[in-house]
Amino acid sequence: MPTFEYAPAPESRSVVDVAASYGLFIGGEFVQSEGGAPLKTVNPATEEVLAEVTEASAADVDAAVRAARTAYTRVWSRTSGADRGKYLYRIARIIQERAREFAVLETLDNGKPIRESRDVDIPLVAAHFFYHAGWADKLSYAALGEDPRPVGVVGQVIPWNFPLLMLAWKVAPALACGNTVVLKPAETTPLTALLFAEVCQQADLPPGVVNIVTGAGATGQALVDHPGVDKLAFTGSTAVGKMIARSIAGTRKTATLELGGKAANIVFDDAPIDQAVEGIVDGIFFNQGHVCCAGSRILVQENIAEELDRRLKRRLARLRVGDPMDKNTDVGAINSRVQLERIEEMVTVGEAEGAERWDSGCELPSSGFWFRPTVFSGVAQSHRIAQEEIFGPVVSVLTFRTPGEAVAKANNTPYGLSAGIWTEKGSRILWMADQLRAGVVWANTFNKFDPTSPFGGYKESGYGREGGRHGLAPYVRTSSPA
Ligand code: TAP
Repeated sequence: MPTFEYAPAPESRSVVDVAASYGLFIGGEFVQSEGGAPLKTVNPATEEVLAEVTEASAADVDAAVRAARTAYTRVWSRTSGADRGKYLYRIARIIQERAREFAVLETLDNGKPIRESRDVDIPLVAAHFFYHAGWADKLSYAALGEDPRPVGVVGQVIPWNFPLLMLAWKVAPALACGNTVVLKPAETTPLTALLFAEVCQQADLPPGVVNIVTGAGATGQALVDHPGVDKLAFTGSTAVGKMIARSIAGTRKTATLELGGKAANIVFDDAPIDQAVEGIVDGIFFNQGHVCCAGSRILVQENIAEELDRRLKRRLARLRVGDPMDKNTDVGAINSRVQLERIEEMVTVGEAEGAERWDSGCELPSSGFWFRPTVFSGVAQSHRIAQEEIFGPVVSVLTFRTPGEAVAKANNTPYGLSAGIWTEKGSRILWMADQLRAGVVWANTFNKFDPTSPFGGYKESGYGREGGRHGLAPYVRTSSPA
């Protein structure tokens, strides 16, 4: 396979070098595609083309799966847990050393505020590799069943909202357990995955243990359909998750699916209200609301609904929307024109359904993709904006009178990924957490992540867990399951 020559970047960037074009990372090197097409990746805050990447063809996916199989058979399945751990530690350290580069590149390609990529995404990525480095030689003590062995070659498909973090959630446990991977990043955010490929080289990771094929849905489908893949790990929309489940039905492949959500952030009348307002802001306006577990529905106890509405809107009017590279920015750019159109469409639907729309009225930059923090009140449970994921900075407010009614309303969507509770009463928190059909329940906080905590959904939010001891289970087979 020919190696890929880097073309120089059109303009030099002070912190991170973005090449004009990128090949695919297969077998430990950047290679040219066999029959793939070029694909442009754009800075959503400026609409400027950042780089040209490759839309990998089925032949490229085949080459990547073969490279992963060879690396699995000849090297990685024979590498001791202690040595796998050393590679993962090395990767974690390099990510820390290159954190600034990663943060800037993530913000350029995704549109999220630099404060978030710098303080949240990249530190969590490093933490995820450190955590799994620790597991690599202790799998027998993880209560996974007898004699845990790797599954083999894993195909991984990830979305654009946390590009490098979703890569870490996929790659770190797979490698810790002794598998090799072929990963497809999202079409609109491939750059940090390609920088991660450089990190693999820098860490001397054996060639073929990690392979990265950029591309759009067809590349993902080629990976899903490839007969050489033993297991699939997917994060993305429920619609594509269902297609994947159908595609692999009746094959030997197993899958974990991390899909959409419509979380309730539930505020009781005894909650510290200003703290709850901050939790709501973090819950839905963090990462422009492009968060699967976003608190996209506020359920507020009826007797404090007006007060909460007033304080929330006063707070939202002060949020800064704009240049993601500015450290004072609170809400960055919407990741793509397509996503912006989806958000606009759902907001039109909300108005047509009769809900009352309010937005923060802030100025928006003249180019790029932007959406103002938006609140819908007077929302009924049957409204589409109360049932469907919007995946943007838009929150729907519903009211309740009793804890039982709050639980019924919170559970009344097809999803079951996360929920938040704001109350001073510990007993109520425990009761609610037991009743809510949500994989993660936060109390008096929201959107807190930690590699030690298993994350995943109920119902149409998918199956399987990522993180913690439970997140290792999908990456091993055992002679007798735990
Ligand atoms: P999707 O459109 O489902 O895309 C996810 C990934 O699948 C992308 O890499 C995509 O490629 C690829 N893909 C598209 N069609 C495919 C096919 N037929 N076969 C295989 N792969 C295919 O979702 P999105 O818009 O990127 O992400 C938003 C969704 O992800 C939201 O619903 C959100 O809730 C969910 N999400 C869930 C979680 C967890 S942990 N539950 C975390 C983050 C996001 P392209 O990039 O080319 O479309």
